[in-house]
Amino acid sequence: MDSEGRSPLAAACAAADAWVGVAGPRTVLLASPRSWCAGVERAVEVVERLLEEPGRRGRPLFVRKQIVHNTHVVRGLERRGVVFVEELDEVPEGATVVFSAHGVSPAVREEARGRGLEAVDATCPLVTKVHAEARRFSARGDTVVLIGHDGHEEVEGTLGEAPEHSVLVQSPSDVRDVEVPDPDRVTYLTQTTLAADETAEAVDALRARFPRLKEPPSDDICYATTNRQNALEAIVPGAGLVLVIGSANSSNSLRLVERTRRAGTAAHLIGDATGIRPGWLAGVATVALTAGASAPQALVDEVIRALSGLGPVTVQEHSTAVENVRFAPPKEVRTP
Ligand code: 10G
Ligand code: SF4
Repeated sequence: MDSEGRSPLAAACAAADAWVGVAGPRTVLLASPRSWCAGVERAVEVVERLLEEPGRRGRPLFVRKQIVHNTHVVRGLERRGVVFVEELDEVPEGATVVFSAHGVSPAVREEARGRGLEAVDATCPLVTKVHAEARRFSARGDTVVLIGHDGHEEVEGTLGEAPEHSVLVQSPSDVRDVEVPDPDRVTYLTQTTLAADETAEAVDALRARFPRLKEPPSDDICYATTNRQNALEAIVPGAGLVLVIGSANSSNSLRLVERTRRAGTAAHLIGDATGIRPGWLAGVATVALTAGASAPQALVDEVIRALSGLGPVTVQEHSTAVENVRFAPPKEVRTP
């Protein structure tokens, strides 16, 4: 019996009925850009190149934290022998460990050195840029107010650059509680994957409290985050439902869902095609589809195939930007 007291057969029939009830032709508006950004491509490439290095075959390869926040990517690499750990004390001395795309604090680098690990850094260069800003602005005597989400690896890494001179702000309402030694010497920085609209509100609140607030020389919210938000925003008005492919801990994917909901359209985060619920599709002739920066394009194809199983699907791709950003891999994995 299931939670509603039905036999397995009755439950299966009810599920089939629910899917039959939402069968019919549909249009899929496909956001572009979507899916992997240059930082994710580079991070996955770092791990793949290390796996393939002849000298390393047979030796375990460790990655601290998820290389990117996508369970399909992580499971795929695990199947190829990668061992994901939460902290460095799980890595045997002398082994190779990759730091994830979200970055690490200097304390983690120091720990790796102290334990004699060979560390390969897959931090996205655009996260490294924010770390450099945190070091520079704290060194000139500013308090760094980081706008971001508590507990996220990227935030932990950036705060770790100058822990004594940094304060985390998660929302505009946090701003009133910020204590700084000198209100004239405050610079804000942000996590790279925030929603632009929410961040602007937090910056306004900071500026109201600290009129001499300084900003980063260029936007810390990265090009990929901005492009994915703009691309989705452009197609939402024509859709009855928005599906965002991404894992539950993917900040940039969650921001796509939240922004759409704030604009008044139903939106759901799905890990893959199995996450779609028939009830969401009832009466919906047009679905807007996108994928967060860590979700592989293959999952997008799979969702389109799943929707095609319910009736003919017309895919209309809408592009709001062309991305040709590529980051060189770190020197440890560069081919000569
Ligand atoms: O969106 P977040 O930061 O949670 O990470 P992700 O792995 O889902 O997407 C790629 C973005 C980063 C590596 C953070 S800069
Ligand atoms: Fe780099 Fe932006 Fe991708 Fe993060 S989301 S890995 S900052 S390109």
